[in-house]
Amino acid sequence: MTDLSPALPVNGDRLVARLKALGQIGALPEGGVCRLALTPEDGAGRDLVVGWMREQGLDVAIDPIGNIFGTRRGTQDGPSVMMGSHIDTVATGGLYDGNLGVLAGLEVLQALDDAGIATVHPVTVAAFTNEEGARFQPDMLGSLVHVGDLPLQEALDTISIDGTRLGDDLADIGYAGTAALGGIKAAAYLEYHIEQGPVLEAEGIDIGVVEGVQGISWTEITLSGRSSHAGATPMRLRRDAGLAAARIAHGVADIAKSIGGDMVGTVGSLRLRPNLVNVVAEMAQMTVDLRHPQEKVLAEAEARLAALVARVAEEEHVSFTRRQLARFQPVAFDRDLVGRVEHTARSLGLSTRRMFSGAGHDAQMLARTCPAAMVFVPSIAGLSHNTAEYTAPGDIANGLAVLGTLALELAGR
Ligand code: HGY
Ligand code: MN
Ligand code: MN
Ligand code: MN
Repeated sequence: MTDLSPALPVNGDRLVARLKALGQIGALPEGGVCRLALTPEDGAGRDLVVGWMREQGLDVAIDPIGNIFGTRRGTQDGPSVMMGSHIDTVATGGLYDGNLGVLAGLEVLQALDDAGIATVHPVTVAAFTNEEGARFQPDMLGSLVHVGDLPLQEALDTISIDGTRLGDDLADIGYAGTAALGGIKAAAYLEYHIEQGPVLEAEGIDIGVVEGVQGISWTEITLSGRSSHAGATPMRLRRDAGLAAARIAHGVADIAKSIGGDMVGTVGSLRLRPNLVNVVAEMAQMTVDLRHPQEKVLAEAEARLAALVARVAEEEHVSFTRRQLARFQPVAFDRDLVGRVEHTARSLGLSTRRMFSGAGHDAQMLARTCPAAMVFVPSIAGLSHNTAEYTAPGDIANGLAVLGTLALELAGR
């Protein structure tokens, strides 16, 4: 693997080896990874990463929401140059989503040691709790608590889709830390991540220079009808929560397609009760994920969803309740830092294109407290949140070189 970064001897092979080692924890039989937040698998993954941090002699701090920070001291104290992401995954996850940003940060710190470089500012690598939002909502929960925009107690009292309390699960895996919340300050935050979509691969571009993250709206809708016999109940007498949910799911796709452009809408979770072949469903619980880069358009989509749910519920004679699971406005990253990502990549001879992130990231929370930016590399077939998620070692090395070169520049020597 060519060493792209003359300034810092980062080692892409070592990074890929660590990605594979971490991917063994929660490995699925058919390939891929399942390390849902705050499960025993997440705990084991955390133990491995903290072990590597300690082997590298980093100062390890774990805060009360389980965010993990490994800091390499500078010749001066003060705010860190922070690199980070997450190591929790969705249930059909891969080796790279989140893990790449944490382990690449660790690799940069190792390379600084290998090169005997003393930086002026401290350099920190962070792994934030529950970025995915798969088991506990909202997503980016750990970084949102870190920046002070979600009260710790409210976060600890969050109930998972399995009915467990976040604070209890956190204690069970031994990561209810005691380090001061927000104690590790970032002067700048860099997140290295796979694109998770098809653009970079399709255009043959090495590095995505991420200008921001689109807005996210997650809603849970519970529809209540009446169970009845699938054979003996005439259609006109039914209060079919399953039919109502199916109509709403179809309507979500219609809203996204009628708005068009970058609008996306997803019904990812749909549960029926009693969920039996010969019973008209009495209850349906579904999630709706709406996203768009512009707040005004996202709000329009939300209004159309509200109208759709009310109309379908009335027509199908069911009642409904709604619960907002997450709501984040679009975020623009720091223009100067975005420019430095682009300049660094180009100075390394890499091709770049500017883009918005379709996925949410911890960087959008850190951006509330310091200049933040992201580095993307291609996802093969644009796949992520899929066990076939893959990014080639050469691409991993490219992004690592950009991250290491820029982090060293920001940390000073
Ligand atoms: O849903 C997201 O965008 C992220 O993977 N949490
Ligand atoms: Mn991610
Ligand atoms: Mn993800
Ligand atoms: Mn993310």
